[in-house]
Amino acid sequence: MKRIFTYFLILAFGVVAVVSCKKMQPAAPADESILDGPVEGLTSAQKIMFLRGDVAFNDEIFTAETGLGPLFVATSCGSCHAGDGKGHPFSTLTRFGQSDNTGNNFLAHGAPQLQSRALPGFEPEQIPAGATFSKFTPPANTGMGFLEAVTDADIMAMADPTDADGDGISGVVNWVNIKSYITLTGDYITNNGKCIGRFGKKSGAHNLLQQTASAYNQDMGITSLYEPYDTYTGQEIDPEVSNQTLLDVVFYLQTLKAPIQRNPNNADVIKGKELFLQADCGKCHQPTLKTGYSTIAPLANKTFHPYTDLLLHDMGTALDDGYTEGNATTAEWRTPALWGLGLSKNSQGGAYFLLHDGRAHSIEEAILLHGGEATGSRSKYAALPETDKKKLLTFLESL
Ligand code: HEC
Ligand code: HEC
Ligand SMILES: [Ca+2]
Ligand SMILES: [Ca+2]
Ligand SMILES: [Ca+2]
Repeated sequence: MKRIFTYFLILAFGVVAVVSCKKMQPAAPADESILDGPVEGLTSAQKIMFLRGDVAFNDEIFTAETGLGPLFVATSCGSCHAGDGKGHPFSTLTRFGQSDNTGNNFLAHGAPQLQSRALPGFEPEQIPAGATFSKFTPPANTGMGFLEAVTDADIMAMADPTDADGDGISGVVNWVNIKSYITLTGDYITNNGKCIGRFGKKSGAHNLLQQTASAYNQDMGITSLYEPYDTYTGQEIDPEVSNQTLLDVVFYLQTLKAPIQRNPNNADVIKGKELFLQADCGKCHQPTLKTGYSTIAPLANKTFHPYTDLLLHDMGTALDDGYTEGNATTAEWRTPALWGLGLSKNSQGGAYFLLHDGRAHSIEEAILLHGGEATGSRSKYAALPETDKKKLLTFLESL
């Protein structure tokens, strides 16, 4: 409540300030060391929606009285996605059982998502004997609106399922079932009624609405108009979060600014980027993408630099947890965006916890754990002289 009030104060003074010094004051410099904050160019109504979403995402802590659980993993979005940055492994999510075309054999045991906490009087879930599982650390939430607005056609154009060009890299799309509430916009592509997944570590979610509704439901036991089923009883119940709040949170995610690169003109950073591209890292971690149509003007037809192709890649046996999602096989992971990488320590307790489960404690360790389709690229990195490795890492830390 207190914070909401503060926001209104800031907003009120902000309006006064804008009105009174519009001509004299240059725009405030964008803060490159923090991840939260909106994209530039929102209308004032959109700014208010962003702030409402920010409050709901960061400050709204659910309790039994407001619908928490009975099974849950955490009590707010922000408790896992602190400062909108990457989360520490203490807020890891676990998914278990096989959930490919042949189905998940552990649905009766609560698969795929493990709700490891429960209200008093209820039993938290446990991973049943014999079930394979994956642990996922919370990813950063920045710049998601840009990734959401990349056209399906652009994503398909980066895929090379049969490795026709013979470079050993064969990114594929994860085709996912979408629920009836998802309104498809723009020039979307479907395949047997399935849509392209682009959010989540295995690209299991089609868009930010699906991701958000399912996070409320699966992570906190909060039902909505879109995901009305209680995770404990399986019964449809009244929404525990309002539709307006849910849409505010989606808007907040869509309009969180993209991370801003630090020291882009430093000589080592420039050389490091060259080495990154020479080692074929950019074939998966695509430096530049563009958005297509968006109802949010600052997101439409923009070029941006996320360092991902949003595709699934087979990353080899070391990263194979035996857990599937949609048509993503056990060793397949969606290329994570590398923007904001150098800032990820800030929300991870001062240390790096990289890769899907946080197992890599440095950027170099993450690179050396690349296998499968990335084997050639990893070898190119490993063969670099130490001074060049350092430059490549300096570049990655600048992102
Ligand atoms: C228990 C910790 C936890 C909570 C609570 C949580 N998240 Fe997440 N979030 C995660 C993890 C872990 C992932 C990765 C999941 C996956 O790969 O499928 C994720 C993924 C996401 C993504 C996709 C990011 C990407 O890179 O594709 C978004 C967006 C997101 N969460 C938003 C939310 C919102 C909104 C809420 C609250 C309604 C929320 N999260 C609550 C842990 C959490
Ligand atoms: C074949 C595609 C591919 C290539 C080539 C590739 N990567 Fe990756 N990269 C991935 C995928 C997929 C992951 C996520 C794996 C996981 O989470 O288990 C990843 C993860 C990472 C991470 C960890 C990011 C995080 O947020 O946890 C870093 C850092 C990274 N890659 C850097 C590089 C560098 C540097 C190169 C070149 C030497 C490279 N990658 C080449 C696909 C690729
Ligand atoms: Ca509930
Ligand atoms: Ca469950
Ligand atoms: Ca290829």
